Amino acid sequence: YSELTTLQAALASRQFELYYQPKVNMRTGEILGAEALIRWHHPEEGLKAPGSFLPALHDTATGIALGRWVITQALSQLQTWLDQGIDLRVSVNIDGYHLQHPDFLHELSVTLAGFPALPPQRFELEVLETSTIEDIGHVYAVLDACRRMGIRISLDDFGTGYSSLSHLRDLSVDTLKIDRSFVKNMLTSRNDLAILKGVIGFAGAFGCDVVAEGVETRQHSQRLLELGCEFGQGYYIARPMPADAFHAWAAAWQ
Ligand code: G
Ligand code: G
Ligand code: NA
Repeated sequence: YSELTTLQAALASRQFELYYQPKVNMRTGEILGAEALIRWHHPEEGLKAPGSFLPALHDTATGIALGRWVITQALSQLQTWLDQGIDLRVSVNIDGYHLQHPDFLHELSVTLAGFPALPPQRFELEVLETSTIEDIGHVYAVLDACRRMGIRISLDDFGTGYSSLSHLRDLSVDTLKIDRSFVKNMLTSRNDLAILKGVIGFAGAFGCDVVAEGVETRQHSQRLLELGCEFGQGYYIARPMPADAFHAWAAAWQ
C-alpha cells in the first residue's frame, strides 16, 4: 500500500476528525469563532497532526476529496452550533491547489446551498499566503467570487510570504492572521515587534480584522491588547479540541 492509498482508505473509513480551536476577543472575552484543524485517528499510531499526512496529499485527487470533506464537515458543525445558540464563525484551512481546482467554486456553492439556513458570513476560508499558487490572478478571482457569496477570507500566516503586501493591495480580505512566529518573539525581538505593529496598522488601514495566532501567555495577550490587536488564538486561550468539547469549554470560559 502506498501512503496515498492508505489515506484514501482512511477517508473512506472516517478516520479523520476536525478539532476546533477558539478565537476570542481578548479584551471582552467574547468568542469570535473557531478554526477547524484536521486530525487523523490512525488505527495503530493514534492521533496524528496534519503536518504528518497533508504533504503526501498535496495536489492529489484524495487531497481534494479530503478538502471537500473538511468544508462539508465544518459547515455542518457550524450549523449545529448555531442551532444550539452558540454564536460564532467557523474557519477552515484551504490549500492553494484545492482553490485552483476548476470545480472549486461550483462545488462550494452547491455545498453551501445544502445549508440554506446558514449565513455564509459565518464561514471563513483561511488561505496560506505561502501556498504554491501558479496563477495568482485566477486565485484572486476565485477568492473574490467566494466573498461575493458572502464567505469571509482570511490571509493566514500573514507577513511570512514574499508578497504579503501585494495580496493586500490586489485582494479584498476580511481578516489578517498574524503569524505565530511574530507573536512568539514579540516580547524579546524588536524586529518581530515592529512587524507585528506593522501588520496591525495595515489591518486598520485596509479595514480588516486582525487575529494574532500563537497567543501562549498572559503577557502576549496583554501586550497585543496594548498594541490594538483584540482578537487572539492560542494555547493561553485554548488548545484545539474535539467539537463535542467546545460546548463545555465555552461555558467555562464565559
Ligand atoms: O493543528 P496543527 O497545528 O497541527 O495544524 C498545522 C497546520 O496544518 C495548520 O497551521 C494548517 O495550516 C494545516 N491544517 C490543519 N488542518 C487543515 C485542514 O483541514 N486543511 C488544510 N489544508 N490544512 C490544514
Ligand atoms: O497557521 P494556523 O492558523 O493554521 O495555525 C494552527 C496551528 O497552530 C495548529 O497546528 C495549532 O495546533 C497550532 N497552535 C495553535 N495555538 C498555538 C500556540 O499557542 N502555540 C503554538 N506553538 N502552536 C499553536
Ligand atoms: Na490556519
